[in-house]
Amino acid sequence: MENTLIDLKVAEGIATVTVNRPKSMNALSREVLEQMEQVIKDVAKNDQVRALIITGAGNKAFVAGADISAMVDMTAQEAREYSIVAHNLYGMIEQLPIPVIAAINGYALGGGCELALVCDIRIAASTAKLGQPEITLGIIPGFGGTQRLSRLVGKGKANELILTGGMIDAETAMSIGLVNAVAPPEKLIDAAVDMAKKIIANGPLAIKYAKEAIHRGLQMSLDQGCKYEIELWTDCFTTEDQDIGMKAFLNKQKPSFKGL
Ligand code: CO8
Repeated sequence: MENTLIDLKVAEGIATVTVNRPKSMNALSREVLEQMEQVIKDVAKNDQVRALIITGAGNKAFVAGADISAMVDMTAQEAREYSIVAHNLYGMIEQLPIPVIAAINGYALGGGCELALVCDIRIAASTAKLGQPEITLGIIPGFGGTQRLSRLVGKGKANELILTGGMIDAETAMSIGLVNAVAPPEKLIDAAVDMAKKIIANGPLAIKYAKEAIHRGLQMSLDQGCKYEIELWTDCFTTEDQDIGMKAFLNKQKPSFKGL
């Protein structure tokens, strides 16, 4: 399959996936979702890739949501299947063992905001706008927004965004914890690459375990989550990287992690 709607570039261990449908504000058609799934699977198989950045083509939209023209005549059964396809893909992105950063270069609306929500870190251009406008279309978020937005920013702010369908700017998004940082549009990708480099200077196994502890722990009670942390913390002590990291510190050297 030729990936014309999703671009993939890999440089210095960092993969950048760009949703490339700028004339339609990078809206997520079925084809976009299919091609994204293929590209994410390729990224997952590539040992050379240590971090992933997801962004949108052009300077207007990150992703302006699911494709409304493709949804307008859907039956309830088709809508269910569409939502399940997207949930599976988004779950796959969320569970990648490498850091995933959303570089939000413009509108991140509906399924686009939900795509940003499955990333570990979100950096927005100062011109970006975020929101869950589904309610204005007579539907609710269907790619995880009701669940992930409320877990990230709390029930009150999630209610406000989802029930009004209104958009917020990048600074407001940062003030409620929806984005981690705001950058000038022309520096957005550099900011995402810098963040990725800072993370991947650490050991790949510790990154993987930390992500897993946070992600899975959030689905558990505090007691269960702490027990789960004990398991993953213990696993760290079966790795060479733990030895490398601690000895490097004690010898006042920079560690060269092996991912073993
Ligand atoms: N789907 C399809 N086409 C879109 C979408 C979209 N989500 N967003 C923009 N476009 C198209 C426009 O129709 C227009 O096409 P054309 O040039 O052929 O008329 C083109 O992109 C440019 O858009 P605008 O002219 O509207 O550009 P503006 O700069 O005036 O506005 C906005 C930009 C604010 C982004 C505006 O386009 C907009 O509001 N878009 C819709 C945003 C939206 O409502 N998103 C939520 C969609 S629903 C969703 O994501 C649900 C996910 C879960 C679904 C579960 C399914 C079962």
